[in-house]
Amino acid sequence: MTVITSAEVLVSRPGRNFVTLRITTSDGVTGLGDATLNGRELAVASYLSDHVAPLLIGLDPHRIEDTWQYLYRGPYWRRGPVTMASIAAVDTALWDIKGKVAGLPVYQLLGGASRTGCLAYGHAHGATPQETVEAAHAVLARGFRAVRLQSGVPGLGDIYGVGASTLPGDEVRWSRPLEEQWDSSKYLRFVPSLFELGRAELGEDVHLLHDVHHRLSPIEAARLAVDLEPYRLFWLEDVTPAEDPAVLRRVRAASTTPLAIGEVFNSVFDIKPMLEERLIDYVRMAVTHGGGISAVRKILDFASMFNARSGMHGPEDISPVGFAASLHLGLAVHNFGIQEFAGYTDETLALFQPGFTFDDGYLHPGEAPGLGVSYDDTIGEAHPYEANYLPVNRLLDGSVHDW
Ligand code: KDG
Ligand code: MG
Repeated sequence: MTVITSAEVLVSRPGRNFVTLRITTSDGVTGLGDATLNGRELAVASYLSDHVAPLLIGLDPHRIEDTWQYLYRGPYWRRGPVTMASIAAVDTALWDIKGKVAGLPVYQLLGGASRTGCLAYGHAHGATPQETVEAAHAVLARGFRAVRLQSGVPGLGDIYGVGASTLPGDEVRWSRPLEEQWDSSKYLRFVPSLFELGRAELGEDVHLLHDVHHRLSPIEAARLAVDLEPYRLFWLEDVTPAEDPAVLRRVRAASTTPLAIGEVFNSVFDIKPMLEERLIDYVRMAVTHGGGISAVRKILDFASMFNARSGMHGPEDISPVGFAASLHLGLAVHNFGIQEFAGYTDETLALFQPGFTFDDGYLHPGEAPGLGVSYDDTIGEAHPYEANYLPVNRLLDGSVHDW
């Protein structure tokens, strides 16, 4: 019988930290999984190498569902981002192996393609709305049909989506978190002007998106959703902190602006009440943080019963392995909505050599067996881990706010 013979945890930093799991079988087949948890990378690396890898040796690599249940139910301590990113990496690596053994891309194992490509959205940001719209023109010129607009707010410095923390390609390295400033009233007064300009300059056909990054109170979120209605957003993301589903009732009742939530969720139980009450339109959970291909597949099937679609998280800090896994799943499920595509640096692409393609606004995972991603050990070893934190956010009076 074929068994798992090794499970290696590879931590590398081609511009930013990534945690990759490589599982090898007694037949010499390898599979990759992504376990990157931005700012807490070594916690997942330890969970995997100290607690999970020893359990995998000798298991049948083809028993994906049984291995998932063993790792979820077995340790008694369920859920949480560290546990679920670890399980996700194992699950993804086993799907990669199954695809390679079958000689089929993973999306074929998931039922085959439901579409010819996955609609993607890119990021446009600038210090001012004018700069953001110029950046959006450049994004659209690359073929995107959907773009997220984030702009600096007068009176605030670097904020989410426009600061040094999130510029793709920037070297991000802090031994303590960078501190950003926040003021919801300045932001709320300002954001409609960004979308007024964006809609006027970019036209009616382009899909416009915006990420609030968990910063508003329920009543503030409701007001923003109403104020943005004239600009017909594709979605408004993470309007309030994600822990409390009940607050979304107020936003939902006030407005028809579509809502997306869930990039920080790691279990179906986080999103279940929002789906059952039809409070959201898009599920942001991605394979890397949602427990793997097996788990997110079930979550999206559940979401389909409540008219919700996928809108999987695709920032620079999900590695090309996790991104490819989301693409295979997105191509296969019927209720795919849109895929975030922040893009990767050349160093990251050299390390992982992903086979996915982007053409005319749509992503495709490619036809290589498995996930279609590889890992170059020499490049990985040349880019060792360095400590890095996400920023934190303080209000103007110095108190800590949500980031
Ligand atoms: O690690 C955190 C980032 O992935 C997150 O801040 C990006 O909100 C994000 C998004 O929508 O891409
Ligand atoms: Mg987000």
